[in-house]
Amino acid sequence: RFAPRPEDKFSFGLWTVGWQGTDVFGPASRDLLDPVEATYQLAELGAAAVTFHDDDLLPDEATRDATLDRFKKALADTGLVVEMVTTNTFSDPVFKEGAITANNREVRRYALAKVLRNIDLAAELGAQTFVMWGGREGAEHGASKNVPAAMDRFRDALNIATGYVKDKGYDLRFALEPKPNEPRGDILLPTIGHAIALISELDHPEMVGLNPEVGHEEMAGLNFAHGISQALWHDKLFHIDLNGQHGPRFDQDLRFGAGNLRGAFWTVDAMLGAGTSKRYDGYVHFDYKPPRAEAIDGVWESARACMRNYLILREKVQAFRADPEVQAALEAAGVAELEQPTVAAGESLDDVRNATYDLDALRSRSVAMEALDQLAMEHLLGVR
Ligand code: GLT
Ligand code: MN
Ligand code: MN
Ligand code: MN
Repeated sequence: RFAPRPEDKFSFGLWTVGWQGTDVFGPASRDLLDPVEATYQLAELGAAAVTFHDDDLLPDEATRDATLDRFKKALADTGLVVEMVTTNTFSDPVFKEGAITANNREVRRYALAKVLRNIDLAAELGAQTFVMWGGREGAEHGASKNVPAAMDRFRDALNIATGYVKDKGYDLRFALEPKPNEPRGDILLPTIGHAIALISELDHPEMVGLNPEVGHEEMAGLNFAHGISQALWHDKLFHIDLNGQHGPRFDQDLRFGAGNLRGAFWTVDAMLGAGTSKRYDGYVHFDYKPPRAEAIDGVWESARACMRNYLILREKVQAFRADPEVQAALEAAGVAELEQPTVAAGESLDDVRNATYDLDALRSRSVAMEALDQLAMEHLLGVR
């Protein structure tokens, strides 16, 4: 039970299990994990795909070709695919003040060159999604960043990248990953909403969507399930980073299901469409960090747990939606009524203006939402 299958489309960043535990207060607590070995191990655990930054897999030119060959052999041996590729435009101190929105123009041109080279690699490996997380795009100080100019440079870079993909005929879409802060004091495109707004200013908006991460929205105190539901409504949920977060604090990158468990339940529900036909059908991608305290056994246990928790929650969500008492509770809460337009076809605004409203009855009406939520709670707690 709860064993991952290929059709579950589980995917992991090589940087997740590969994280050595380096943090602001101390050096690595784990040995370097060979990304090719990690690929074999993730396949063994039941993943269907891997993702990576250029520098996770190919950190230096001298070993680039040999590593790429070993990696391609691992993909062929295991049947894993590369579904997403992303660029590291944040580790090298050259990017200390930003990459594609750095004040320094040389840095911006170098960042663009790194991205373009990595787009070629993504296409070569058959990835369908190209993630852009601008971890260093931001500021610690007022006046140090001209935000409208930074938006111009973001727009330009995305126009160049999408134009390049079109010219080359690659089958690749871009996904912006919002985050409110860390490593910069304040990061540009801090939330799902900010990123969606930028997309509407682009030359090829249909080629750019989002890669929202659970913890990044929750760091800002936002409701992740609502965020991805709106992204789905805009047809912008191109990819997803599942992990866990315990309230507004530093980016914890816990394994999926840890931290805000109720949030994780509603996240899976939203991914499955929350009772509607608009569902997420991409890879179920985990972006988490095995805690620094864990040794290698804990690394693999946490990866296994991400998939297991998703499958457990999926079963619970499906049972919740199929439960006749839940359906009655949804009815009692008037959830379906929201699908009716406020002004029906053929009605005039005078029909709205001239109607009589029984305000006392409306004020005292039952909304029956506690009962509905308690049913969800009981499904989650395993007593139904
Ligand atoms: C980094 C970051 C993640 C992003 C990755 C993509 S890198 O680990 O914390 O949230 O998804 O660049
Ligand atoms: Mn994170
Ligand atoms: Mn992420
Ligand atoms: Mn991360």
